[in-house]
Amino acid sequence: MNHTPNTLRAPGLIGLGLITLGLITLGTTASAASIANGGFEAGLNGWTAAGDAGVATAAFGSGPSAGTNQALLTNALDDSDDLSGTNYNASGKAPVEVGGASGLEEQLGLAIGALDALLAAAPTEGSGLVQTFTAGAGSRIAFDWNFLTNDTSAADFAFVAVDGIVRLLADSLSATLIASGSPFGGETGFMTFVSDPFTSSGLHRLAVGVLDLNDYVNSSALLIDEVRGVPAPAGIWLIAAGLFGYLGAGRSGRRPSEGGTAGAASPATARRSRRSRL
Ligand SMILES: [Ca+2]
Ligand SMILES: [Ca+2]
Ligand SMILES: [Ca+2]
Repeated sequence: MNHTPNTLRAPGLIGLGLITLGLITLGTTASAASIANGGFEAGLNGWTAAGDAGVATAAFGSGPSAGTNQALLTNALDDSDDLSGTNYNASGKAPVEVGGASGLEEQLGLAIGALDALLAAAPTEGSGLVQTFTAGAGSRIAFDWNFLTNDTSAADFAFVAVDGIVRLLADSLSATLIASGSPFGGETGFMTFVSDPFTSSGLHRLAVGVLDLNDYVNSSALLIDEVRGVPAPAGIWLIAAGLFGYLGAGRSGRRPSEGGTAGAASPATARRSRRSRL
């Protein structure tokens, strides 16, 4: 009497069920961020603006990185902020003071003082955009940015904050600047920011901004475009499938090399996928 075939088949079916369950579970949690109007083609719809925030086209002389529009933020009040007498303000709205009640940090959902920690001096005024969105665990948020500046004496800077964690994008004294086709004296050129993976699914918040440091003069700006969600790498799916396949193969007595090709291939796939994405 030999019941072996039946006892082997059952774990295999369990393994298949686990693969299906795993993919369904990952499928519901790994969705990319649902950013509204991430390309700014609908102006600033979907975004909450603080200070001088507007939309610029290619006529600005730099960007957009895609489509017709991009967001333009500045720390310029009016033509009194720059020795040239040029008015770099983009929207007619004044930049917002940093710190205190109703200050820039509060308007962007950041802790008061959060922007003081980036550089060893106090930011004074600036502007920003913020949006709350839904994203799955393991996915990321990304966008294209370009920092432009006239300031060669103070470290005006641009920042990003994901879920309140603030990071420097660039500052005017340490950034490598190139000539700009815009009215500003120099720019970093367009770069891409990619966040760390979200560790949980649900609501997340992205804020970006540009600030004066130490004083209020010599203006800087930040261009933003193509804010988008980045799905969790396909490699995670393959690793999960490979893991379940490996367990299924192990239980049915097969060596991993016989039934776990996805598991063997997935780590390299994951690395290639991440490198190409970055
Ligand atoms: Ca665009
Ligand atoms: Ca200013
Ligand atoms: Ca400045």
